[in-house]
Amino acid sequence: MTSFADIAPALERQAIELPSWAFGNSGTRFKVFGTPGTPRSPEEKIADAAKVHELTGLAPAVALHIPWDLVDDWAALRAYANGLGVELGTVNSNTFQDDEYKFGSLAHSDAAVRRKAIDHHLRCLEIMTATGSRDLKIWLADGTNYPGQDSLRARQDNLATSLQEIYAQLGDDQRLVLEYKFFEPAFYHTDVPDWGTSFAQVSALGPKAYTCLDTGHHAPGTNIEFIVMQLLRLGKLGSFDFNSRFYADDDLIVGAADPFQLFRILFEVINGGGLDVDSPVQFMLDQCHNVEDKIPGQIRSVLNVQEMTARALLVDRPALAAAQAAHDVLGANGVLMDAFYTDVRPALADWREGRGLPADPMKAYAESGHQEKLAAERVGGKQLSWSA
Ligand code: RM4
Ligand code: MN
Repeated sequence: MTSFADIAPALERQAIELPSWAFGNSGTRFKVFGTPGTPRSPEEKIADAAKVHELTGLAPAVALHIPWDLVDDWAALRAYANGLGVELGTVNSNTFQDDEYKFGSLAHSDAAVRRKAIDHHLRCLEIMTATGSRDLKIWLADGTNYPGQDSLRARQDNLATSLQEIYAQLGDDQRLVLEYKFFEPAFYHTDVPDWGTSFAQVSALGPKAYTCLDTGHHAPGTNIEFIVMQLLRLGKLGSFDFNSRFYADDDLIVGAADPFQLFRILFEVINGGGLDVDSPVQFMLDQCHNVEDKIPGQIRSVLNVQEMTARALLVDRPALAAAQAAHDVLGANGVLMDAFYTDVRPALADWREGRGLPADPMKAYAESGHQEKLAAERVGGKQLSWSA
């Protein structure tokens, strides 16, 4: 049996970046509802992320989205974040909101549009140098809606050339991670639809380029943990965007729709060394909180990841290996399920208390009056949304 003491060092290493946009208002294409206390500036988003870290000890960095989080003084923003106990993390580029990007960005057929998109990424790299961020995460809305609309092959070649130019400007300690998504906003084809395309593109770039796996970006029924295993095996799993979905790219709280899937993913992460000291895997959330409060939504999210990580670490690996070697199909499956059904919440509450953290961060937040304080303080100004 694996005990909780055995897994504590690995749990200690767990760090999950929070997306700044999770703290802004968000919604569907039908309506975005405002919430009292919503941030009105990048600083206020960072303060909210820092609160999540303060109560959980799990979220030491905040990912930025450019231009949503543009400020004049990056050194000042970095100092502000550090003062609150968090770092500035992954910089997410945005080439999907300007009119010029109607037919794509890095894969566009027109060199002038590609130039604009490449320059945006070069600007992101400059920002990263000022913020101390390691990763440039690229997600593209590029694709087409109708067969024949554009050349699939030419677009793939354009993408490769554009990425090369960005990659060439990476600093020694900087990385590029390329995210894939099988559909939306384009519906016939997406220029980076799947892990294989991302893998082919980043492999052609070099050792500082990796794939980003967003858990919501697969067709229903996809065996995501297999992809996790394969990318780790190939040394190209750079980061996760965690969230959960029932139907499409729902961006709901990670582990809410299918905790067992999250467990299976984390089991493969651990098997592949993704939680080791020198792991290249950056854990991040990519979520929106449309109807629930955002700070507790993020607290719940990081706790869900921690709970499923603990369960996946608890798998009795010698017993599993023995059952697998004996082709004991049900025995092997039983070893995995025993770990999955272990309630780790009391042990994690003790773990937190041992670190001076609240045993129950959700309760501590609710009882702190912080949400009410933010609602009273943050009056006037424009509440930010996930798209601004
Ligand atoms: C995209 C993708 C990106 C995220 C944006 C907001 O669907 O998942 O990672 O930055 O949404
Ligand atoms: Mn994502």
